[in-house]
Amino acid sequence: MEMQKAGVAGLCLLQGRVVENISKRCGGFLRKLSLRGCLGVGDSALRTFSQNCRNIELLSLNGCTKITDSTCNSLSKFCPKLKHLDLASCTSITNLSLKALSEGCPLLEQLNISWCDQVTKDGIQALVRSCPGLKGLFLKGCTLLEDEALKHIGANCPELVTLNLQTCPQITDEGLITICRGCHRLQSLCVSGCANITDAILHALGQNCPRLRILEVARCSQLTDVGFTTLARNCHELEKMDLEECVQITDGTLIQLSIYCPRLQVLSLSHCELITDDGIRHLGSGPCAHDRLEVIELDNCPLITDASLEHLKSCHSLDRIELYDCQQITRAGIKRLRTHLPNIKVHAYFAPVTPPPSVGGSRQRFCRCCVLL
Ligand SMILES: *[C@@H]1O[C@H](CO)[C@@H](O)[C@H](O)[C@H]1NC(C)=O
Ligand SMILES: *[C@@H]1O[C@H](CO)[C@@H](O)[C@H](O)[C@H]1NC(C)=O
Ligand SMILES: *[C@@H]1O[C@H](CO)[C@@H](O)[C@H](O)[C@H]1NC(C)=O
Ligand SMILES: CC(=O)N[C@H]1CO[C@H](CO)[C@@H](O)[C@@H]1O
Repeated sequence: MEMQKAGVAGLCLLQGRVVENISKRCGGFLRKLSLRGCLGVGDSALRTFSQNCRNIELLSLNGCTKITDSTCNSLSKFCPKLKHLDLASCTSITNLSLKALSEGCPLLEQLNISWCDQVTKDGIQALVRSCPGLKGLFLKGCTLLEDEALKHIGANCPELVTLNLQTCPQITDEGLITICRGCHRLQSLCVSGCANITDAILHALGQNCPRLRILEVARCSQLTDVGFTTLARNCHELEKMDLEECVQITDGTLIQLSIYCPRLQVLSLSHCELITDDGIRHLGSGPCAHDRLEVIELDNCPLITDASLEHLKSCHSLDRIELYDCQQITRAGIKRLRTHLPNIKVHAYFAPVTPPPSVGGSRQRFCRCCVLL
C-alpha cells in the first residue's frame, strides 16, 4: 500500500530516529512526505531517508531549521524523481544546495526557498539551467537576490507559472521585465514590498503575460493608473489583486478593472487613499461584481463613505469587506448593506460613542481590538 502523505501541521516533535524508521518501513513506496516544522530532524536522518525513499516526489522540510546543504546533497544523490521541494525557512541553505539539486533532481517543478537569505544569483543560475520544468519558484525574503538572478530565470524557465519575490528589495524593472518576456505562462506574480518597481512592469506583464490571474504588488508605491490601465486592458483573467498601499492609484484604475477584468474575485485597496465612492460605483456595476467579487479590502481609504456600500449591495458573491479606519462609514450604512447581503463578514472598528466611564473603564479604553459587526 502506498503511503501517500505523512505529516503534522504546526509544531512537529518528530525526532530524526522516527523519520529514519518511517523511511525504512515505507522505502520505495513513499511518494510524499511533509516534515513541516520538525525542528528535531537534521541532516543525518534525511540522509537515511534519501537512501531509503528514492521515489520521493514531494518533500516538505519547511521550517526544519537544523538542515544544511548536506541534506540537499543527499537528495541530489538518491532522489532523482523529486518534483516538489519546500525548504522555506531552512536558513542554513546556501547556493551549494541549489547546485546539488541542479545536478541530481532535474525533474524539479516547485521549489520553495523563502527566507533562505544566503542564496545568491549563482545558486539560481545553476538551478534554472538544469531544471527546465520549473513551474513554481518561491523566493520570498531572499534578500540578496538582484536583477541578475531574475535574468537567469527569464532566460531558462519558459514553463514558469508562479513566482514569488516578495520582499526582495534589490530587484528592479530591469530584471522583472526579462521574466515577463521569458515566462509567458506566468499566472501568479508576487512582488509585494519590492519598492523600486514602476509602471514598466505592468506594461511588460500586459504585453507578455496574458494569462496572469494573481498579482500582488502591495507597497509598490511607484505604480500608477497608467500602468494598471495597460495591465487591465491586456490581462482579462485577473482574479486576485493586492494593491495595498499603491498610494498613487485613483478611481481610474478601478474603472479599467471593472471594464476589462470580469473575473476579479479578491481586491485589496487598503491604504489607497485616493479611492472614492465613484471608483467603487464602477466596480459595483462591473461584470465581476454580480457573480465573482468575494472580497474587497477598503480599510484606511479615508474618502470612502456609506455610498460605497450602496454601490456594492448587488454584489451577491461578496463574502467579506474590510472597513477598518474608514472614518466616514457608519453603523447605519453597514446595517443597510446587511439587509441586501445578510451573510457578509464586515470588519470595521467604531470608537465608543460616549467616553467610557472612568471607573472600571480602563479595560475598554485600552482594548483596541475590533468590533466584529
Ligand atoms: C526505530 O525502530 C527500531 C527498530 O524497529 C526500534 O527499536 C526503535 O525504538 C525505533 N525508534 C523510534 C524512535 O521510533
Ligand atoms: C513557501 O513557504 C512559505 C513560508 O513558509 C509559505 O508561506 C508558503 O505557503 C510556501 N509556499 C509553497 C507553495 O509551498
Ligand atoms: C531603489 O530605490 C531607492 C530609493 O529610491 C534607491 O536608493 C536605490 O538605489 C534603488 N535600488 C536599486 C537597486 O535601484
Ligand atoms: C559560486 C558561489 O558559491 N557563489 C555564492 C554562493 O553564495 C555565497 C553567499 O551565501 C556567495 O558568497 C558565493 O559567492
